[in-house]
Amino acid sequence: MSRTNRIHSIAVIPGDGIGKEVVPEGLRVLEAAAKRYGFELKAEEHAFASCDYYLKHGAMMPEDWKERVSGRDAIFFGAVGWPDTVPDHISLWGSLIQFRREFDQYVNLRPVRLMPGVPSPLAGRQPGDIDFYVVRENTEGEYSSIGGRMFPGTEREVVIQETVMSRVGVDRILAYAFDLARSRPKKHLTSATKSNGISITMPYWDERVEAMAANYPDVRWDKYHIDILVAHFVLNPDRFDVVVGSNLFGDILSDLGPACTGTIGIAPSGNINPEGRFPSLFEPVHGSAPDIAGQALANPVGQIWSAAMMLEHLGETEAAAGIVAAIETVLAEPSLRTRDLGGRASTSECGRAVAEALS
Ligand code: GGG
Repeated sequence: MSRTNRIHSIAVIPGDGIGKEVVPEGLRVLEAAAKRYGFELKAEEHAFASCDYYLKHGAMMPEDWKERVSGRDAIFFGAVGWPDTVPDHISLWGSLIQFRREFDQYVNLRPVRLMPGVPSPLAGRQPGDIDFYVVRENTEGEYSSIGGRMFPGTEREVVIQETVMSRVGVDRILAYAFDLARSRPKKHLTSATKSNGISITMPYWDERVEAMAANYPDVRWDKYHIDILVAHFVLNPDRFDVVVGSNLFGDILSDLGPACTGTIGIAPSGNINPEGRFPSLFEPVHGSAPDIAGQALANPVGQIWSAAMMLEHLGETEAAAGIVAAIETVLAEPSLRTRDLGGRASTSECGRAVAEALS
């Protein structure tokens, strides 16, 4: 990490679909931030981890992908997936999931915040009412490659995929989430479970939550089965502070949360290796959105906010706060919003406005 010399070297991977449209806006804002806050950014762009690359090379990434990016301070990622040409499970497992696992990015941190000026689809909610984090376990759980298909294509076909929960894997994500809850004014943690129906792994998850909670007497905590938890996200999002879930539950909750704040288009995320042994990866929560790709309709704010999370991770806290403030300024102005928020601004008009608000 180059926290002291303030030269930050990042690998840039636009990926597929709207990733190619929103990443340039993220870079535009990063460059404006570098100028304004006096750090240097060295960005190297890669065309791999995309379905175009797969079609040319028969794999999502080159064999030496790790060497190509491992010396970087962080990875700035757009989106992956183009199901017309490559099945989604091949593109995802061949790229993002490789990064998360090989670089031990076991925390997927996903803030959910109602921004000033953005109309909430939930009646009567004001900015400040919805402000929480989803902490998603990012290297195991339901995203396991253990399983198989027997008697494929026959009437006897059987398909099995195992869920993996290791003590190390569960405890480290819970410790991260409890630490985060402890650092916040509300000091409250909610655990997503389904231990009534999933009778082996989820009771284990609950057991570890209870054991971990004993180390954090100052943090209030509760747990909900995932089915009622999603209902509370829609009906009472104001009650949450830090929500921790397994890989699958965390993924679902972190799409639903931002949808309750107006649009998933503004939601950022960090795939973090907290120990700093490997580069962390920052990407918007949304995917490649083939339905709107190439039409300048994509909201760049999720990518730009992810840039702010990346700078925070790199120690540029003032610049990170400056970007979030610039996002708030732009979102408060209806004419600068993209279509998903009822506005008419194009992807680059919105991105340029954030960069200008920053300088
Ligand atoms: N920018 C995020 C992205 O491309 N996501 C594609 C996707 O389907 N992700 C699933 C996941 O995060 O597990």
